[in-house]
Amino acid sequence: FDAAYHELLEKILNEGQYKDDRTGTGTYSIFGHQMRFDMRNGFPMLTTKKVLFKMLATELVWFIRGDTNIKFLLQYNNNIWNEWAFKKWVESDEYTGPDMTDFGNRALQDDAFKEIYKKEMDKFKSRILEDDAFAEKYGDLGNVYGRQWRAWEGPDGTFTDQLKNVVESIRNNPNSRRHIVTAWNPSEIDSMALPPCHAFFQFYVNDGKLSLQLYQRSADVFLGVPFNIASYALLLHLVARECNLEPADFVHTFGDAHIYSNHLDAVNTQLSRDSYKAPNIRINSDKSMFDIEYEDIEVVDYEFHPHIKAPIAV
Ligand code: THF
Repeated sequence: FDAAYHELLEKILNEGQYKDDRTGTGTYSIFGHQMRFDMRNGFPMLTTKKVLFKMLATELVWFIRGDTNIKFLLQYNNNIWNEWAFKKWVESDEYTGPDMTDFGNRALQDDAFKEIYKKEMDKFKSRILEDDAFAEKYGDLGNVYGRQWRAWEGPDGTFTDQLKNVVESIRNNPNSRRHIVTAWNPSEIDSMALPPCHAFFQFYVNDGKLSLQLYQRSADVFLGVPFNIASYALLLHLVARECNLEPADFVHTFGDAHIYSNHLDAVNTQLSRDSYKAPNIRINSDKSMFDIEYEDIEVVDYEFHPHIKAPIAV
């Protein structure tokens, strides 16, 4: 099943057009692609490199809780959103430390700077964990996923819990064609640390089986997509369990699917590997998905090739 992902990597290597991007790194990209994973064949977490399940599972629990503050993630030693909060901190008036302009690229090119950056980032992380007022102000990423999923604010000041509503509509009106959750909120894009990449998803019920399709407008295929696949597959699993349905297909649809120019070696390493059998997911609790904790979720029978490290573009 890693085959669908490998095909996407190969398609981008073969057909991808080079372009500069917001982060200054440069990407090879294609526009428009679709993958389909049948959950009856197992849990679609890549085996040709180790995917850090704890990172994507704690991130999904964070979305489901409606949380937008990195403090929760840091408590699980999950660092995947740090750069975006850190950026807001170092660009604020209160920050008086060394100049952190363009820290993402400079840390890759300049070892001396990298040390200074790491030290500032460690200080930032400790402060988020130890100082509540600081965490409230600088740990929050704004109106990102959790907020839009659980508390979309309408023009009249009322809040819509899209996730609860979609679970109710799947239960009560399974044939509906409106089982939709959208994180793409045009009037709040400016108040997000980063506009949603996985922007919009829809459920489909047929014959006691539940499928989910995601539209991802922008996809970092080497670093982000392995997370995104497993994350939405886990969401599908949790919603199906909540509605007493069997998980069927996860359909992953892409807009701009790109490989960063500094991920090419890593991609070739991964493409040279053969896949193992897909693992399975186990929920060790009766809790509702809305109360689920990372500790309740377990991946079993996961066989994998070693992790491949690659730099994140900020
Ligand atoms: N920005 C970019 N450039 N790529 C992304 O995938 C991405 N995200 C989120 C927001 N902005 C993005 C953040 N999600 C990793 C994985 C997912 C992320 C951010 C970072 C990452 O670096 N993973 C590494 C190691 C993780 C670790 O050691 O902690 C990996 O090898 O998997 C897409 O949603």
